[in-house]
Formats: sequence, C-alpha cells, structure tokens
Amino acid sequence: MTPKVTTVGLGYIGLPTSALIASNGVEVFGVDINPEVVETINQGKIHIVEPDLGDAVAQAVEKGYLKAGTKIKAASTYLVVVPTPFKGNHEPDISYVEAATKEIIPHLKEDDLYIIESTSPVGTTEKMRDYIYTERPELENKIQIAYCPERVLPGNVIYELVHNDRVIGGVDEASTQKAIAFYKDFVKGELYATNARTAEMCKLTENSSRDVQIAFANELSLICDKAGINVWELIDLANKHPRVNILQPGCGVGGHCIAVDPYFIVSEFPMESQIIGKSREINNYKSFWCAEQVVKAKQEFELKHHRKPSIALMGLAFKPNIDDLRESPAKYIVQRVLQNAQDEDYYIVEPNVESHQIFKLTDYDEATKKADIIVFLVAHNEFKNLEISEEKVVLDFCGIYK
Ligand code: SAJ
Repeated sequence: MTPKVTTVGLGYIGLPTSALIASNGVEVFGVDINPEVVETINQGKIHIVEPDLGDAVAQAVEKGYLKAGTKIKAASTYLVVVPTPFKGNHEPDISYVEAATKEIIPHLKEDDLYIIESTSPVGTTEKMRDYIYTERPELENKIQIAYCPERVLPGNVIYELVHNDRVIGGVDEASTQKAIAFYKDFVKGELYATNARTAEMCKLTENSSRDVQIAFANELSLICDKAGINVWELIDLANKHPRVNILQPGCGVGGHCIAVDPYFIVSEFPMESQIIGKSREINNYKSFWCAEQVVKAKQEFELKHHRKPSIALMGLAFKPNIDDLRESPAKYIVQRVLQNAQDEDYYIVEPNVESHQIFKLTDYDEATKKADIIVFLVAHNEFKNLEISEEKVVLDFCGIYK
C-alpha cells in the first residue's frame, strides 16, 4: 500500500484520527514506536479504551485503508500526533515532535503537507519548519507546514473528531489553505484559519481556561469548608445568575492535558502568567488538602471509637466513568493516604479497571459495607446510588451527594 497520509503516533488521538481518515477511503499508514501497539492495530484491534474506536479501527483495517508499522512510509501528508510531556521543572518536552520530524524529513518531497497536532509550546511549528529547511534546503517554501491542535474529549473522541470546530494555522497562507483543504474531507465542524503561533497558543489557552475555572471552584470549596457552607449548593445557586457559570470542584485536576498544558505558557512567560500559574498551584493543593482531610478523619474516628477505622477509597481514575489513571489526583490521594497508613484496613475501589499493579482492588459494594470511613474521590456512576448506613463517616470530595 502506498499511503496518502502517514500518522506518527497511534495513541489516544493519533489512532482515532487515523481511523477516521481511513474510514473516508483514504490510505493511512500509522507509525508507532511500540511494536505491540502496531501488531494489535494490524489485527484490527485497539490498545486503548474509547467508545466506538474498536469498530472504526476494525473496519478500516479490514478494508485495507489502515495499516500500522514502526517505520515511517512516504506519503503526501504527514501528521505528527505524539505526546508532549513536561520535564522535571515543568518545561515542555518537545523531543518526541523533534524525533518524529527527523524521521519524516528524508521522505519529504515538493508539495507535501506536514501538520503537527500535538499540543506544543508557541513557536514549535516554526522551529520544525527551520529544522526541515536546514536539513532539506532544496524544499524551502515548496512544502506546506501547519499546526492544527486536536480538542476532543476523552470518552467522546469519535463524535468530537468529526463535529468539533478546528483552528488551523500554517507558517504561511498557502500552508494554512492546504491544511484546511485536508481537514475539510473528514471534519464537519467549522475550520478557522489563523497562523501557526496563534493556533499553538489557542490550544494552550483552551486548557488553561478550563484549569483556571476549575481552580476557582476548588478555591470556593476550601472557603466553604471553613465557612460551613455546602459548596455544591452554593455553585448551583450562583449559576442561576444568567452570566455566571462556575465549574465543579473535585479532588484536583488530572489527565495529561489540563494538568499539563498551562505549564507550557507559564514556563515561557513566567512573569505574565500570574492567574494561570496560581491556578495550577490551587488545583494541585486541592489534592494535597483532600489527603490531609482523610488523615484527619481517621484520627478523629480513633479518638471517638478507641479503635482504628477501616477506610474505603472510592475511585482512582482522573475523571468520572473512564479507566484512565494518568496524572490522576485520586491516585495521588490514595498514595498519600497509604503513606500515612498505620494498621487500618483499606479498601481501594476502581470499577473501571479490573486489576492494578500496585493496589489491590475491592468491589464497591463490599468496600462501602465494610468500611467505617468512605472517601469519594471520583464521581463514577456506580457510586451514585449506593446505600450507605448513617453511622459511617463520609468524605465526599467530588459531589456524589451534592
Ligand atoms: N474537572 C473538575 N471540575 C470540572 C471539570 C473537570 O475538577 O468541572 C477535572 C476532571 O475531574 C479531571 C480534569 O478536570 O480531573 C480534566 O477533565 P476534563 O473533562 O475537563 O478534560 P480532559 O482532560 O478529559 O480533556 C480536556 C478537554 N479540554 C477542554 O475542555 C478545554 C478536551 O477538549 C481536550 O481535547 C483535552 O483536554 C486535550 O486533549 O487537550
């Protein structure tokens, strides 16, 4: 197969994107450094949990439009969809984007289109353009280079890939237009043209905006705890105002996007990013505070009952109804609580995961029946209608009872 599109990175975004393009009858070659991932996909199976993705991949592979491999194949469009984590000091790490580009460079030819979708610090696309033209000076201004961030919500990826509006920014007008023409074939949302730097900043802005708004809700929850006010009721009431829309507090902000991307702005513009930086601190502090509350509840129980309590820790995922534990505040809280453990019995619950390497998992019914203290960390659907007897101590950090 001679692919039209080569996608580098077959993770949470790269794989669904590849499957979607392939489902439009376009030959797509997906590249991943992990041979097991490649083998799984070539069998028409998937290595991640995402509704409807399994069917999309199975069909695309069966029809011969999607193939995977560990080495790049020449195509006319290249999509870079690799992770951009941060380093120890919260500085963005674009080494995967650089490595993918290095692999693509020898295959590039006149009129090819190179697109970065990975979340990237401002200036990355221009940096890669300079890198490409240093290695291949004969191609200068003869290929098109653009940035188009993904903005899909895990759990609803297949729908949002097609229906969300997209922001597309080239390093020049011709690049922007060529990238728009590419996305037009499989995106039903609006395609908005801009330049590469604005498109990069737009992605960082979207996730920072959500982080700042969640920080506001989390700050309110700390204030309300001291003031003896139910924060959930307060937010519901404040949101009755036609121009107020406060998000929900929780046990912190997790995932590999919202808890990461704001640092890409803060590390480049530390003096200016006051609210963005502080929001990260507040959301991280909220997880620490939750862990402290569990320890406090444990000590109070001991003083009152003269015995050690048993404790149910409900949820490990980074948000409700998913199996993804990456950058999860709930997992962090469980770890911190266990570091403070003495002889108490702990029941750790995560209904979306069968087993865990470190934590022994318990069924949610059994855990809530056996435990003296029940700590709700993630608002999974399974936890919403549990019958919990009145003598139990309940810490509800995620609004199960609101
Ligand atoms: N959270 C709260 N309170 C809320 C909403 C969320 O505490 O009111 C917490 C969640 O529990 C979770 C974290 O925030 O720990 C992030 O969850 P999320 O559902 O807000 O977002 P993600 O990380 O699943 O996906 C985000 C989305 N970005 C925005 O909504 C601006 C998605 O559209 C992006 O594509 C994705 O990041 C990404 O890949 O960047």
